Amino acid sequence: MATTLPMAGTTAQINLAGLAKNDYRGAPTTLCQGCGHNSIANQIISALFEMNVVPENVVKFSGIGCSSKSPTYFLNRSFGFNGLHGRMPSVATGALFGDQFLKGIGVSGDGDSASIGMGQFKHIVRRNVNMVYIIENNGVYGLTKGQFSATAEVGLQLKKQGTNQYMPVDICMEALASNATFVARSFAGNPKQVKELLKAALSHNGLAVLDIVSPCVTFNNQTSAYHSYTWGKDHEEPLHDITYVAPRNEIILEEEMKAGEVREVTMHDGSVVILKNLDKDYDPTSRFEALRVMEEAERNNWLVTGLLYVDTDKPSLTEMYDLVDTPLNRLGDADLRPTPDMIDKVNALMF
Ligand SMILES: Cc1ncc(C[n+]2csc(CCOP(=O)(O)OP(=O)(O)O)c2C)c(N)n1
Ligand code: SF4
Ligand SMILES: [Mg+2]
Repeated sequence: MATTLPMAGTTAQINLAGLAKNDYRGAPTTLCQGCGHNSIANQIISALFEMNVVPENVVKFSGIGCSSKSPTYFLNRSFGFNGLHGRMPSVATGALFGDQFLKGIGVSGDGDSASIGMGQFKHIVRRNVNMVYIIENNGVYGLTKGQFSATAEVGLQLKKQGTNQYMPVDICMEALASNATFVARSFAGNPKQVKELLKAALSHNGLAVLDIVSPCVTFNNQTSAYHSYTWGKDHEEPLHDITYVAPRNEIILEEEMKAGEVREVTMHDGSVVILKNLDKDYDPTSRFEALRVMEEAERNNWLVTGLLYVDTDKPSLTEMYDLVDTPLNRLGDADLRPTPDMIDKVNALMF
């Protein structure tokens, strides 16, 4: 929760980390005005500020694309690595093994993750690396002037590209097929939901996939296109109203609980995600339900948004290893060099 402290001639909200929202911003954006990616970057800033995250405890990752440029536009005090096209997962896996206490936030695109990076994407998902993995999904390769991406709908017509002949890849289905432990879909035109899902994703212990439809206003925003603002607004079918409640705010939880049909998901850190079902009694802990809803949405041309699936019990990657309490990248020579005794023991085991 943020408090208001008076500052010279003005007031600024200061959060429990002692920081103002400005401390979470990055460089001014160079993306097109109205690009969905800018709206998502703004929600990342708000979510981290409201969650009192210390920016120096975060590491940002990306690949290549307009979407992958966006970590420059938030958290300028955090660590960051802009990897090669489609290779963010291997860089992130290595870095988060090097320091398992950092919070990882990856921003990728539909081209970066669903085309060149699909192999890496599926493996980081099944390994359950502890990070938020955002795909800013606009159906095109924005940075290279709007070619169809693997998520573009069949029949999409673009002036300079012609007609897309191929069936699309559904990123959430691919994530579930790879045994993801957190899968959510959202829409940049629904910023409140984006922010609440981001908070839930940041509290997840493991890899949280957030597939966010993020319109490219320059190359794929005509009203009939499935990744446009208009189509998204007309076809969005939220599964639930979602509210994230931080561990210390149980009172809010009780108030929220009174009305409507409510389902709670308790996250690893004690925070609670409250899902107020709108028209369906949706159970986000059932893989079967998630697959059924996605299949139904595809057949009916619905943009189903919300928390599709969550499993809070599976261990994250670094928990599967018996790591020491010091991050591996902070261990010195003395910690790493085995004693002669230990070498003898290992040799005795091997021969
Ligand atoms: C190995 C390699 N192949 C191709 C490219 C050219 N390239 C740069 S960005 C990009 C696609 C980006 O699309 P997406 O990830 O959807 O991001 P967007 O720009 O749409 O946000 C491509 C093909 C590259 N940089 N590197
Ligand atoms: S080209 Fe498209 S994706 Fe890239 S910044 Fe512009 S609107 Fe965004
Ligand atoms: Mg794209």
